[in-house]
Amino acid sequence: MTPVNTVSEILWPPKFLEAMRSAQHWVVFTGAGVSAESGIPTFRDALTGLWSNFDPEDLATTEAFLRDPDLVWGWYEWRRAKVLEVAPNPAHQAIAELARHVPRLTLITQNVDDLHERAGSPSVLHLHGSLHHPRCMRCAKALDPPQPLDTSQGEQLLAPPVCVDCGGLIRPGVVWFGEMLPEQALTQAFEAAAQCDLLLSVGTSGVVYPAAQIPQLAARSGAWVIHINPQNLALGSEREFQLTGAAGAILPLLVQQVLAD
Ligand code: BJW
Ligand code: ZN
Repeated sequence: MTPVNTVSEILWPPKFLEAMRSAQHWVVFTGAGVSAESGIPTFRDALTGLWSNFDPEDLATTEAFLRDPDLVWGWYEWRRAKVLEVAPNPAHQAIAELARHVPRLTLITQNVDDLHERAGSPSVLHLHGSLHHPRCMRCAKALDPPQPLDTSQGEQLLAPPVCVDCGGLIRPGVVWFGEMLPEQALTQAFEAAAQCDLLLSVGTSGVVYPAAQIPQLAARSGAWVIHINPQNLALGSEREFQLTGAAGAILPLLVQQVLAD
């Protein structure tokens, strides 16, 4: 069985440094953990307040929105307002910095916040959409997001706006369970994973498909796959490696190593 390598056990083993320094095409694949140190809860954290009786997976569906639009729209507007209140953390910044120094980098995120963009990453493939791009449920017309909630007023139920063109309900611009991912972003993500030399998987539990296939695809194509996560993950291959800890602590060190010579 492949030993689980962690930063505390083995600091920057030479074969790993060599892989990082020689990689021509990097993929960085992020999940909710990359935004945790900005103060955004991960997806599978317990919910608080109005939503404390729900599992996030029960709110992230079309059925939930149609059953109780005010509950679901209120939750998403609350989350969007929280995102607007926080800033990118050292992990987002290190990824943006990395893109300025490695030959080619494809950034793929499952996150619905805009913290990679605000950290200066020039191009981000959003697999699960965005909190910042609501659209009509019926005619798909895009809507400028409304004035953000005042979160100091506490959690709120909130009626979604109605489309001025067709009268349909406005829904969050995210991808819910059972929905297809944006085709172009998914195709580009799969192509990049199949072609890269090294993939960094940062802050994801890897339980949601098809996104969870991305590191698997890279590993099958012979790329190095490095996981950055405080939780120990099951590693599947010789070229898979884990750096155990918080992304905001590890990624700046990793960038330092890439730049050192
Ligand atoms: C840190 C850290 C720090 C903490 N530093 N790390 C059975 C088997 C296989 C598949 C299916 C199945 N049944 C249904 C499916 C398909 C389904 C699926 O995968 N379900 C699984 C749950 C089983 N997938 C879908 O439905 C997708 N569509 C699809 O498949 O279409 C085809 C189809 C159509 C019709 C019928 C059937 C198939 C769509 C998936 C959409 C996912 N959307 C969400 C919600 C988005 C909106 C929102 O945000 O509300 O996306 S779900 C949620 O999970 C969100 C996330 O992007 C996604 C991934 O979560 P992520 O990012 O990994 O977060 P966490 O919380 O899980 O993990 C955080 C990690 O960070 C942890 O590991 C921590 O340790 C770590 N961490 N602090 C580094 N400081
Ligand atoms: Zn409409």
